[in-house]
Amino acid sequence: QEYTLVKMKLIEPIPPKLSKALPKPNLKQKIYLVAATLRPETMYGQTNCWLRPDLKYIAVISDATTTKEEEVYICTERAARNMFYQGIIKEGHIVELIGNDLLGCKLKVPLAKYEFVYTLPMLTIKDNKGTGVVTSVPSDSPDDFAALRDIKKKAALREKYGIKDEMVLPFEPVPIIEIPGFGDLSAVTVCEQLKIQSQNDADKLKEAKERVYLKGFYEGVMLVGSYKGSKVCDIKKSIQKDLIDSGDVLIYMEPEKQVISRSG
Ligand code: ZZB
Repeated sequence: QEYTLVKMKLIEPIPPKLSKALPKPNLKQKIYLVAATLRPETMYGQTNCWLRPDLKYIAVISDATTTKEEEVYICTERAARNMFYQGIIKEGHIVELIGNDLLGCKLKVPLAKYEFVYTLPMLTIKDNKGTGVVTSVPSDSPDDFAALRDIKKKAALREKYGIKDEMVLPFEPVPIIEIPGFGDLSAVTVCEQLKIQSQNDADKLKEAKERVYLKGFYEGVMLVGSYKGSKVCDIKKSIQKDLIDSGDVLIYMEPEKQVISRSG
């Protein structure tokens, strides 16, 4: 499985636990949360980054022979092991954190309409897939739309995780791809169709993704960016290549999912 690894740059203030662990002070300007995505063409619509509050993350140092400069990447230990085998990072880590330590951080992310976005809690992030860091595109990802709506609706949820209103309330789904039959905010449309109530509506969210996924790939048309007017399937690779060339993303591979049991 090939993912695009999006470098979401941490803007100061850096959480103290992380800041203290940096082996060189100049690394402070080169810390990235790395999100694994299958949809590089949706990066125009990023509104936030999701982290799971109870999940363990580590900070690792990149291998400058691959990434040009030494940088700090934050992801799960499992993802770091894969990245090490691929020559992206050096062995070992500089500090262990949990998602909670990193919530409410300010980020600069590639291609997004919003100048800065923030790290917010999502409770349904899986620890056995990707990097445990998930970039949020509520216009096109039903999971992201449902989770963003949850945290916008519930002040108590924001309070619990120390999230300020201004990190959430100004951020709206951004129209970036038109899908025939679903309009320019396909995730919003499909969540309404299926009457999805929250990020915990797992079965309905699975159905929602199935409804928009293939159609979005083959029939979706870009509404923004350098490939405006083109079909997603024709330009997905080009967007990925442009992002690789600008140093904003890396390619990250995962071994095929281990099949433990088959239920159908
Ligand atoms: C941006 C994006 C935009 C995504 C979209 C999806 C969609 P899959 O197919 O099951 O492999 N993701 C990545 N890691 C995790 C994780 N550990 N736990 C939960 N979600 C995760 O799913 C890959 C997608 O799931 C990734 O691509 C990421 O969200 C999320 F418009 O990145 B995506 C219809 C989906 N649309």
